[in-house]
Amino acid sequence: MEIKPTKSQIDAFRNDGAFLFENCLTEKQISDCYEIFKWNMAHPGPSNFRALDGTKLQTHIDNANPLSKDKLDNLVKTLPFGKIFQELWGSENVWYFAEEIFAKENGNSGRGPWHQDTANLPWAGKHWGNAWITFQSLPKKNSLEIIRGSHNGIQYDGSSFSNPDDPTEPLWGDGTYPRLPHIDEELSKDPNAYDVLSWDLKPRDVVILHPRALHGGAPVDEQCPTRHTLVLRFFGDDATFRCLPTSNPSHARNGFLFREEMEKLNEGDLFRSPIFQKIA
Ligand SMILES: O=C(O)CCC(=O)C(=O)O
Repeated sequence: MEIKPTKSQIDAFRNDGAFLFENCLTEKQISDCYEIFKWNMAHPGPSNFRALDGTKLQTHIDNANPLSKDKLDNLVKTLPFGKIFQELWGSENVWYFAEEIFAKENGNSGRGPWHQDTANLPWAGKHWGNAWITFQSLPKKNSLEIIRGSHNGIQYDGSSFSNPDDPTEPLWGDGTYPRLPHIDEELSKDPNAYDVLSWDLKPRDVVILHPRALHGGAPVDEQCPTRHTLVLRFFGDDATFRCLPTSNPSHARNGFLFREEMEKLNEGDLFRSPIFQKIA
């Protein structure tokens, strides 16, 4: 059976920037994804992010691991995201960008900083999408949170992801983008300060979000001690390259992933490179 989004899911993606795709993957697809997730955790790549080690936000994060690229390129061909993103974006073509993994364990890792992926990746255009795949059932309080409609709003500075006491500590800090608001602090004073989307999840469900949408949260605690998440990122016809600021040497202009390939692109160029596999 071909899996594709309904009209209301397409509207939700375009208007809200995210929706829950229930029963998106089969048992086999989920188990194939989990195999690669576990392999990836056991074989960290050069972008394995360690700044949160030993802190209250302890999380194993790894991004676009070249060691598992072949495995992931093969895996995504067996998943339904080509058709799904074609329909969500109205794009003829869909390319696979790369994965990111997040592992929170032992029931004691707090809320991940709110951020937009487009603060640290050199992306512009509407045709971008993340599939957030989690291998444990998650109650809403431990699930990813997204600010409704924020993919069409302000582009904020990124979070450094390195200061557990200040999730708004900027990635760039040079004034190119406004500093992130302290969303958790504002929500603790007024639960209606932001329109927050999140859902109870079972394995096989996938949260589909636009990477420019503000997202964060998803802590683990005693009742929900483990969260293993595989994020797969995709782009389509209108995706373009956007030069990032240069104030942070580790991310200057090209971002921190696929730097050599990004070096070949100029502001506004279609986001294309032979390194990214076309899946639809
Ligand atoms: O799972 C998380 O903790 C964060 C997810 C995320 O940042 C993403 O999907 O881009």
